[in-house]
Amino acid sequence: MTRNTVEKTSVTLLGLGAMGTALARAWLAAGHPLTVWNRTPARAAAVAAEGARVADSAAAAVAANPLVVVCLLDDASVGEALAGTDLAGRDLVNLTTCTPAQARARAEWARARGAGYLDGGIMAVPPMVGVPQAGGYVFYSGSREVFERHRETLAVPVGTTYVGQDAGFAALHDVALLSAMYGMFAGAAHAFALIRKEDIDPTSFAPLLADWLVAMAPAVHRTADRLRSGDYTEGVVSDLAMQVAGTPTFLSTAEQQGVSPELLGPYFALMRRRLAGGGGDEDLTGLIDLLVR
Ligand code: FVH
Repeated sequence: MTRNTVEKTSVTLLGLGAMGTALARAWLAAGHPLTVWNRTPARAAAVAAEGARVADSAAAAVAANPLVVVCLLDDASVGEALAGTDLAGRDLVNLTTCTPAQARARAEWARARGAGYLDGGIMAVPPMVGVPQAGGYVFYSGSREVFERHRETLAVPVGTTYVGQDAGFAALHDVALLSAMYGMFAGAAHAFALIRKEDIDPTSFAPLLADWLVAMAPAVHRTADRLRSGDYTEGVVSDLAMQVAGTPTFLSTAEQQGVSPELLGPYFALMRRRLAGGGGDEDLTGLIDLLVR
């Protein structure tokens, strides 16, 4: 009988909040030796019971393995946790949500301490971690070498999408997608508000709303094509002039239903501004240029 064991990369993980714990469990389940540290030691008990080695300080955890993953509350907590650790020769993978500027500064900070740096923006919530069919992934940016070196290990908890050497790009992609999500939630909130006082079952309305949002989502590909070509009028089906003409209907309906226009109003104001600037033959792509300062 031949022994066919593949040695799994050892991982150090700082941070055992909801996300850190989910990451820890995924690596442990896949057989990766794991050293963990958390500011509040009691939170390490659960993963210790599943096989994690608990370090008694962040410095000891960092010293344990070349691959150091941090998943903490914010950039300030990363600075606090890593102060006093020796990062020389380590590959630091930072999965803490931060701004692009913070990520770039943290990459410089790590480089000055002799560490490779990869930044990550997590596009998943904890229950999606370790569940491949859930579709979660992490945007990575920064050192391509660090990404390639640890690609397989990083792909254990959720998928990986590398978006470039600029350490700020992962955070930028993360925030851009989440911003679009909030826009979608804002639209859905307005829609539910419109039917709120009527004899319409929200649970019957929800599938109609979800299907409509899914049907409209591919419009982002046409927006991208127009941004690339610079021609905002080619093949336009629903032009801006027509859409602006329809906005009083939306605002009057909101008023009749007793719903505040505070979510829709700013978007309609942008539409009117673009129309006034001569964009009547375009679709809505020109609004993007009004937003960029
Ligand atoms: N949970 C989620 O749904 C989202 C999904 C998308 C990505 N986010 C980001 O992931 C980072 C960690 O989030 P989390 O859910 O694990 O957050 P918490 O459960 O609140 O745990 C926070 C951990 O950070 C530690 N911590 C806070 N401040 C410090 C500090 N000054 N020094 C050292 N550690 C610190 C905290 O430790 P403790 O309170 O247990 O002692 C937790 O380990 C985050 O960036 C999300 O935006 C999650």
